[in-house]
Amino acid sequence: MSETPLVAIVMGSDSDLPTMQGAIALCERFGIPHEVAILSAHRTPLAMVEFAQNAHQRGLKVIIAGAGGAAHLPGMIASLTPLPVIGVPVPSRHLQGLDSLYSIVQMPAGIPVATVAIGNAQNAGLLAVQLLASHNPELLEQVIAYRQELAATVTAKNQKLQT
Ligand code: RP5
Repeated sequence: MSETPLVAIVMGSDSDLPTMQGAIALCERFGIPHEVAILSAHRTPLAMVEFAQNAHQRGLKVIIAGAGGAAHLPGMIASLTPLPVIGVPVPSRHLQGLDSLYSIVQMPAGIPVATVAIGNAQNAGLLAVQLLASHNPELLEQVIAYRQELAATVTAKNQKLQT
């Protein structure tokens, strides 16, 4: 993307990418300039620190961070940036993502991570769009239209049931 990214979508491993595609797709749908990177709290801790400390100065507004297992990435990034951080618990091999969820959601008071459901990167993307839309009337209209489309799909399913 050529424009300055407003949303960063980061993840602990390339194995998280299939899950995180949901957030990427949402940014693309709403035309939000975004960047995607692999950053590990454990394998590349110094790169994570550098990214998190500089994110707001680069013009980013929201960070979406996904990780699985001992999922420290969202919380560590949140501790290093004043930007809002949305955490995505990635489904894990052995504990189906419960470990990821607990690691991400149980933040101490003072350092929040807005945590979505296990594997639901789509909601993380939407939440990022809605945060940006709260002070962008045009984008807010797009969010309202998205909700109307969502409602229309339910109405269409109901109509199908009646026929
Ligand atoms: C975490 O470890 C990553 O977020 C990933 O979900 C998990 C497993 O990573 P890989 O071993 O697949 O690289 O740090």
